[in-house]
Amino acid sequence: MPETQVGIVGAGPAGLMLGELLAAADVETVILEDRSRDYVESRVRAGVLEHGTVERMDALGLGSRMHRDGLVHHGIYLQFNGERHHIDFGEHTGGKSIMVYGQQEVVKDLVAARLAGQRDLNFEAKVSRITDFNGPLGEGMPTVHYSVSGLDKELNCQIVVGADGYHGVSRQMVSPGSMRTYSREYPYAWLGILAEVEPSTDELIYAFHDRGFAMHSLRSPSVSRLYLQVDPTDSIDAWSDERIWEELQVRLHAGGWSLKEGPVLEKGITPMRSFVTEPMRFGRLFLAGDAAHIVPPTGAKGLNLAVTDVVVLAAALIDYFRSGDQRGLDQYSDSCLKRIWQAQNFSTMMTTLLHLDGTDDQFGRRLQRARQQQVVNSRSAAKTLSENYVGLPLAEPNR
Ligand code: RFL
Ligand code: PHB
Repeated sequence: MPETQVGIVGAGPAGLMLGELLAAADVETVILEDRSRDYVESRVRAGVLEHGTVERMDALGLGSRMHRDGLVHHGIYLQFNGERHHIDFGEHTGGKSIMVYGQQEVVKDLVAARLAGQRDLNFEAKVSRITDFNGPLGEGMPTVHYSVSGLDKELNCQIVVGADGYHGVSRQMVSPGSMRTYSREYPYAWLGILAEVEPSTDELIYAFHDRGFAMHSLRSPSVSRLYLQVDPTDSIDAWSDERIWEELQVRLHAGGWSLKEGPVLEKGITPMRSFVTEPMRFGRLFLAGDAAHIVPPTGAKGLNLAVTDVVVLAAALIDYFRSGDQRGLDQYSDSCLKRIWQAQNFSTMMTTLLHLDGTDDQFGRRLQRARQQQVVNSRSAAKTLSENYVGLPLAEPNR
């Protein structure tokens, strides 16, 4: 049976980035991905990279396309019922910025690097089970069971990393008694479109409106990404392109500004949820990225958390394979969970600040308005938002 040091389930940002970080230290990995290369490279998702994520891409020598095609932003706009305010990250964080660069572009860069290095990357390889992962490191080998074109296969590894997203199989392998999960569902969803039109804004606009949240993001000088808060039970068929633009026009409207429209290239509805698994390690199985946690997208944290998980995990795995030192692996869950709960806190803050909760709670609505006023009128509130948005330092996520 083939054998490797680290078996990685999933070729999303978490799995692919882990593969690159480990390859740079000569740790051997095999990546198994359910979907085709084309599918993972064209899946439209996140768009905001924290400055630390940009630094990781650079450190791996993968920054050239990102610096050529990505858009550096030094702030965001927050808009409350037509009144637009600018939050200047540079001013509040000592000059830090974020990069607007589509997740699928990050995935393309990582896949290209892996294939150029002739390292093992298997598409259309669906993992069905992981066995023998319980127990101490070094005393037994987990087996990853997967299938390719209907043929059952197995891979033995010293360690397995489940980087297979929220709907993946890795977390399901853990007995419910060994893990606790914490979750929150929201009474709304996001309808996202990719449109072939020059962005109408230089930086992202997060807008609260009495009809619900709307957002204007960007992908390139000729492609815009926009979102609308919708009902979680809404069907995409109920939203014609015309209706989507009409609603975006109303919710994003601000005096002296207009929203350009163009052909809709893609549209879909995504539910919003918060979810955390504790711990993130089960013997010789480690979870990373969305497999272990989900944040609502309003804070732009999901992809960045996936990257910071694997940065911590890669350092610990390298120590282990170089010298047998297990301390980093023992601390993996605790050090990641601190950052994850900070990100949950920030994402919940941004989400509840900007969405209509759908109830008739007028007291709550007035509290929300007070929080909206505070974030644009108080320097300390704007500083907290900015520090969280650009990304907290890796070593001290909860100063
Ligand atoms: P992924 O990207 O879901 O990758 C998991 C991979 O595992 C594969 N897989 C399997 N492979 C083999 N066998 C199996 N049994 C498997 N089961 C699953 C899947 O096919 C997939 O390729 O997880 P990863 O790597 O942890 O990455 C997480 C991010 O994708 C996610 O957090 C972000 O997209 C969230 N997110 C955002 N994050 C940000 O940091 N900034 C943003 O601006 C941002 N915006 C967003 C977002 C997510 C959104 N949606 C669609 C949920 C905007 C949206 C609308
Ligand atoms: C995006 O560009 O897709 C995007 C940006 C910011 C968010 C979520 C999504 O908070």
